[in-house]
Formats: sequence, structure tokens, C-alpha cells
Amino acid sequence: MGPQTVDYAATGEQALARIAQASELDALEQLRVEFLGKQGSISGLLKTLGGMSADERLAIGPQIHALRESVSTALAERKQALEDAALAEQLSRDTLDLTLPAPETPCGSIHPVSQVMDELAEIFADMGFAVATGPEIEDDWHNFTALNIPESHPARAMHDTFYFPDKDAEGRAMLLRTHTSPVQIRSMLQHGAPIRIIAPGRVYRSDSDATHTPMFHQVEGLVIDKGIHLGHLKWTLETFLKAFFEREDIVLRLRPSYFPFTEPSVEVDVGFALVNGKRVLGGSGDAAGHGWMELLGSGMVNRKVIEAGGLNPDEWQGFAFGVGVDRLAMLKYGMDDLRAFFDGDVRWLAHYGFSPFDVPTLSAGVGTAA
Ligand code: 2U9
Repeated sequence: MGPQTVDYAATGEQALARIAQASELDALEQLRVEFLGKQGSISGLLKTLGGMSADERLAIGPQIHALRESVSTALAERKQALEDAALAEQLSRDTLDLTLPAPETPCGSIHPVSQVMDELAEIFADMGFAVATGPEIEDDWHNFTALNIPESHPARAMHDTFYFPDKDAEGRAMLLRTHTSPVQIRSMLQHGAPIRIIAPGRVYRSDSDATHTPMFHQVEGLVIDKGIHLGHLKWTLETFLKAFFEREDIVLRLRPSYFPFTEPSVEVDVGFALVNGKRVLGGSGDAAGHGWMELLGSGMVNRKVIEAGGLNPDEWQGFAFGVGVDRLAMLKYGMDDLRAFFDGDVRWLAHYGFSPFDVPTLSAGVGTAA
């Protein structure tokens, strides 16, 4: 059969009709193979061009190419139409059930130590205290000498303090600060008086059991001004503890003590009641069934320390105090093992942690439980 006998127009019409009738993507793909595949009928027609004379090719070539073009276009358009229809059908079937509970969004929590530090900052800000911070790696002078802690003091012993191999300018070993007190020394030297600051942060002592961890958190306070006396100290601590524990019936007992950096030094106990065998702060510790719990250390800043801070002790007086933040958190929120604070167990955090939206404020309550 010669090429002239093929009716290209009719072939095209038949092909287009079959493409138009294809109702599945699979069937359409079969048609593509049948017409345009390697062994396809239109591919076969294209091959016949090779056996034609130049004149025949000139006359017939454009017809075959037009046929291939129209079939190819029809296949693509039909494919698009079938895909659109399938998508529209799926969208009409899919529905969104707005009554289903939303999937839970994983959310971290604020560690009780961070929460309590925020609470302390809020309470002391209301009394005019700024927050001061400083380095955790300190030199011997800022951590010990300036605080009137003599060379022979046990706190300097190797078993209490973590020392580094590196030495400071005076040839003394650098160390991890054993308290936040060097922050206050730096503040005095940098800003002079008057001063009203709290210094919260990590401190380090080589100590480890159920109630001691080698790293723990302190907040210390320092007030330096003219005419400051023990009455200011007592009022400040009482106001702080009432706000922190959110109880008006907090009672303090001040006991004489000794710290190198304060003179006189005062240990502060808080009265508690035994409720179902548990200690609940509030009321005088002298009442029946009550007791006193040691909570803070404090005192009037030693003259030698005021001098180390670059101030004249005949002109400036002050008080200072220190308290363990972890201990405050345990007392307020009822944890009984300090070590769990630093285990990093997310189940413990899920239980004791706070919502990031639970920002402590004096008006809404500093420590509303999550
Ligand atoms: C300067 C002057 C004085 C800070 C003070 C204490 C008493 C104290 C302890 C409480 C529990 C440490 O965390 S704890 O183990 N602290 O008893 N701290 S007076 O006195 C200062 C600090 C800085 C310039």
C-alpha cells in the first residue's frame, strides 16, 4: 500500500474521537503509546517519509506532522482535563471536621529556678532594686580578698572551691565564684554609691549530696546609702518574703551570727506550722506545733568590704543578704529533691515547670502555679 492511499485527515479524526472518549488516565496513556509510542501508528507513518521521493515528502510530510501535532495536543489537553476532574472530585469528597480536637502542640516550660529568679526580680524592682550580673569565672581578689575572707578561711580550701590552672595578674588561681558577692564588689567599684541591687546567678562549690549540688543558685542583695541600719534590713527582708510566699503572716526571727563580709551578721529564720506533717511557712515559730526554719544570711556590710568597694565607710553604710534560689523554689513549690532540679528530665519539668505566658507580676501574683 503506497503512502498516497492513507487518508491522514480521517486517521486524525478517528484518533481525536478516541482521545475525547478516554475517561481514565490509564486508557489515555494506552492511546498515547498506540499513536505516538516507538511502535505507534503515527510514529510508523513518520517512518514512511524516509522511503518517499523528495516530491512526495514535500506533499505528504506536512500532513503527517500536522496529524502528529494535533494528536499530541489533544492527548495533553485530555490529560489535563482528566487530572482537573479527579482533583475536583477529591476536593468535593474531602471535608474538614472542625469539631475534632486540634492536635496537641509540644511546648516547653520555664524551669522553676528561672521562674523564681523572675519573681525575685519583680519583687525587688518594686522596692527600687536593679538586677546586677557578673562573670562566673572570677579572680581571687573579687571572690575572697575584697569580701574580707582571709587566706586561712575554709571557703578558700581546695575541697570547697573549684580552681582553674590559669592564674590572674597576681599569680593567684582563677576560680568558679563560690557566691555572687563579687558582682556587688564590681558594682560598687564601677558605679559608686548609693546602690540598691540584687545579684542572682549560678555559684559553684565542691559539694554533692541530697541537699547540695556542685552548682546552685543564689540571689544576694546589697543596699549602700547614708544612714542605713538593721531596721532597713529587717523591713526589706520581711517585705520580700511576704511578697514571695504570698502570705501576710510571715514572721522573722533575727539571730546573731558571723560572716566575714558583714558586721554585725544576722541569720534570719522564718516561722512555720506543721500541717499534716508538712512545713507550711507562716505564723510565729514559737507557737505550739510551730518551729523556726533558717532561710537567709544577712548583716550590715563590713567596713573593710565598703573600703574594698572604693567607698568611705564613715560616709556610706549598707546591708547585704544572701539566699539560695533553689531552696526558695523547693519551699514555695514543694519539691523535695534538689538533684532533680539539674537532671534535665522533661517529665519533671512538665510537672514543675511554668508556662512562658505566666509572667510574674505583683498585680497578678508573682508565682501563680501553672
Ligand atoms: C557584699 C557585701 C556583703 C552577702 C551575704 C550571706 C550573708 C549568706 C548564704 C545564704 C545561703 C549563702 O546561698 S547560701 O548558702 N549567704 O548567708 N550573704 S550576707 O553579703 C555581702 C555580699 C556582697 C559586697
